[in-house]
Parts: sequence; C-alpha cells; structure tokens
Amino acid sequence: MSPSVPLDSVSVIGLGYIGLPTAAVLAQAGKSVVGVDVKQANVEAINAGRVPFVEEGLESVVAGVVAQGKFSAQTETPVADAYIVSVPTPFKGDHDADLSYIDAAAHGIAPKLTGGELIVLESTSPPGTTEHLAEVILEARPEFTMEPNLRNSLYFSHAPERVLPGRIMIEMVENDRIIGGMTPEASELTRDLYASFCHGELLLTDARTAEMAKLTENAFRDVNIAFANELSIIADRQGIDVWELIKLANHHPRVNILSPGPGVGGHCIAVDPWFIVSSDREFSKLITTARNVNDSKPGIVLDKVLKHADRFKTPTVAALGIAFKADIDDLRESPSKNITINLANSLADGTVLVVEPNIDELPPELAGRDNVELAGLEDAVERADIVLLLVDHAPFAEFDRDKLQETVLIDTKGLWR
Ligand code: SAJ
Repeated sequence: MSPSVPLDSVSVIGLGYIGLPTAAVLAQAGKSVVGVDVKQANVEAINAGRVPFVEEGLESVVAGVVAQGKFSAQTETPVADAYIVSVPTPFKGDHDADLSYIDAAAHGIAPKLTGGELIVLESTSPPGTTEHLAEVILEARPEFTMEPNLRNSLYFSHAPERVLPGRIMIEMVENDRIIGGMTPEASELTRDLYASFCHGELLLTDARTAEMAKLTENAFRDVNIAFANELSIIADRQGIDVWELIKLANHHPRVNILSPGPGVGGHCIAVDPWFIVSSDREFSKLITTARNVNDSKPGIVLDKVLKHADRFKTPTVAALGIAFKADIDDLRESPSKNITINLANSLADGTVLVVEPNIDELPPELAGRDNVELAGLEDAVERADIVLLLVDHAPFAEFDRDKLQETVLIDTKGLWR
C-alpha cells in the first residue's frame, strides 16, 4: 500500500518539450499545478495560455487549464506535495552527462520541503542519477530521510518520459510507463500520481533499472538505425538501391530493418546511448560503434553532394528539409541542418536554396549569408542543379517527381525512388 501522502499540488520543474505537456495533463486531471522555468519570457507566454514551441494539441490544453486556474508558471520553486523534475541533461565534451540542471532543480526544491513530499525525476539520465538527486537534497536538508512512512520521509523516484515529439499529447496519456522508486513506497506513490492522467500500464521497478530502461530503448533504436545507415553506405558503393534491398530483406518473417537517412538527430536517440557508454566504456562497444556510424552519415552525404557539385561552375543545390525529422519545426541536433550549413560553407561560388515548410525564417547559422536563401519547393527545384532531399516532410512526398528529370537527385530518405 502507498504511504498516505497527499498528491494534490504538483510542481513541474522545467517547462520544455516534456515538462509543459506533463504539467498540462496533470492540471487537466484535476491537480493544482505550478510550473517552474528559468526563462521569464516562456513563463509569461504560458501564463497567457500560449506555448513557446510547436506541439500538436498542446496549446488548447494549456490555454484551458490556465483559464481554469489549475495551472500557472513562475520562475521560483513553490511549496508542493509532489515535484516532477523535467530539465535538460545534455552531455559534455567527453559524452558524460551534465547534471548541473538537475542539481539546480534540487537546490530549488530543498528549501521548500516540509516532509512527506514525492520527488520524481523525469529527465533522461545515466544510472544512479535519481540517487544523486536524493543525495543533493538530503545533504541540503539532513533532517529528512528516505526511510518511508515517517513524519520526515521524502520519496524519490524516476519516471522516464517516452513520448514521441509530434505525438506527445497522445503518447503522454496512452504509453505504458516505467516507474522506478528509490524505495517500493516511492514507486507506489509515483504510480498513484501518474495514474491520474496515464491510461497505459504503470510498471514498477527500482530507480537504476528505470534509468537504464529508458536509455536502452533509445540505444536499441540507435543501433538498429546504424545498421540501416551502414547498409546504405555499403549499398551505395556497390551500386545497389538500399531501399529495394531493405524492402526485400524485410519480407523475411524475422527481419525488420529500419530506414537509413542523413544521420540521427534530435535530443534523445543521438544523446541517450552516450549515457550508457559513459557508465561503462569498456563494455559498450556496439553502442559506441552505432553512435559513430550514425554520426558519420552527414559527412558521407556532404561528400556525395560536393562530388556532384564539382561538375558545375556555380552549382545551385536545393536542400529539402533542415528539421531533425519529418513534419516538425524542431531544428535541434539536426543532421540535415548541419549538412546544409557545411554545404553553404563549402560552396562559396554556389547557392544553397533551403526548403523547410515548417519555418518562416532561416536559423541564425544560415541567415544573412550571400549564398543561402529560404525558398519554396517549386521554385527551388526549378532553379537547382542538384536536389538534395534530407527530410521526408509530407509536402515533399506529394511533389510531382516528373519535374525532376533534368536535375541530379540525391534522396537520403528514399522518398522519391
Ligand atoms: N530515424 C532514422 N531512421 C529510422 C527512424 C528514425 O534515420 O528508421 C532518425 C530520424 O530521422 C531522427 C532520429 O532518427 O533524426 C530520431 O527520430 P525518432 O522519431 O526515431 O525518435 P525521437 O528522437 O523523436 O524520439 C525518441 C523516441 N524513442 C523511441 O522510439 C525508442 C521517443 O519515444 C522518446 O520518448 C524520445 O526519443 C525521447 O524523448 O527519448
């Protein structure tokens, strides 16, 4: 049985891609939620019912719960029954996780505690990070303990998020959820809190296993994409169409190869496997190699484009898509964006036409350059000597391929084959 601790008021620390939707669905489920973020501009936008990034279905829920008075945002950590820490965990130069945002959240929470609070870490983290969070808080407040069911108990757990950007509002509610407490009582309390909005199965384990499970999911995906990317490199050198190759191989009942592309981007799959590597460098050979294969792919795509561009005196390249994956506006850790930047750096006498239907202006790294333009699809394809398809955005899939007959086409996603 869970300890009898109230879970009516919740504070979500970090109102980014995960924290804000989590806060919104908790408020929708009837909790009194206060979100905390260091960015004053985001706090103000949220309190006006606006969302500072694009995520299908999120803004209407945020606007609704703000209007009902169930959710507000501020820069100071408040007193609450439960805290959800959802801050970034980037990696440092050596691929070790940077836990400074978690430490800052812990220092914000510690002075507010009165005993009996639940503190959940949602940020994707290396094994041992929930324990680290508990240690930081208990060091600041030595009068508390992790021992359950006492007046001065604190409960710590890890509940990693597993939602797919673009489908967050659906997956937040429907996906099964792994919950790993520092004690069984902490797991049970966390289950009670998440059951208020999550209809998926709530799977209880310990904190270390939960941390590793999240990393394992993304490393599994990274290793499998690396296999597809490696095949694409080998097939290209052999004059074999990798898309046909994979399609044929996938007819085998026990083969299911993923799709190659220009590289792996985003803040999750390209990052999380390094946390496994940094926790055991000696024995994570396959995971390290997969990361390196995926990280090598943008350079291989760039070399191929430059080889073709050599044939033209002043080459014009249309780069179709700079987001990190299809049908989103997220340019973070985007291999397509990096290829496009390197292309612009390499083609001093050429022009790069960037086609990205999900943005209105070029990102700072590409803006203001003489040889780079943000262009429409039809216009760019008409003007280009080389069309480089980098992202399988829906409008590209609908494009009439007959218009490409005179142009060199490099299709990294196999969309137009
Ligand atoms: N990609 C390929 N080939 C594929 C699939 C993906 O090249 O066959 C590329 C994409 O183009 C993109 C990258 O991989 O650049 C990652 O895209 P994704 O859609 O596979 O995943 P993310 O990073 O948006 O979200 C992942 C999800 N994890 C898994 O599917 C195991 C999501 O459920 C997690 O919650 C999220 O990471 C996270 O926050 O960790």
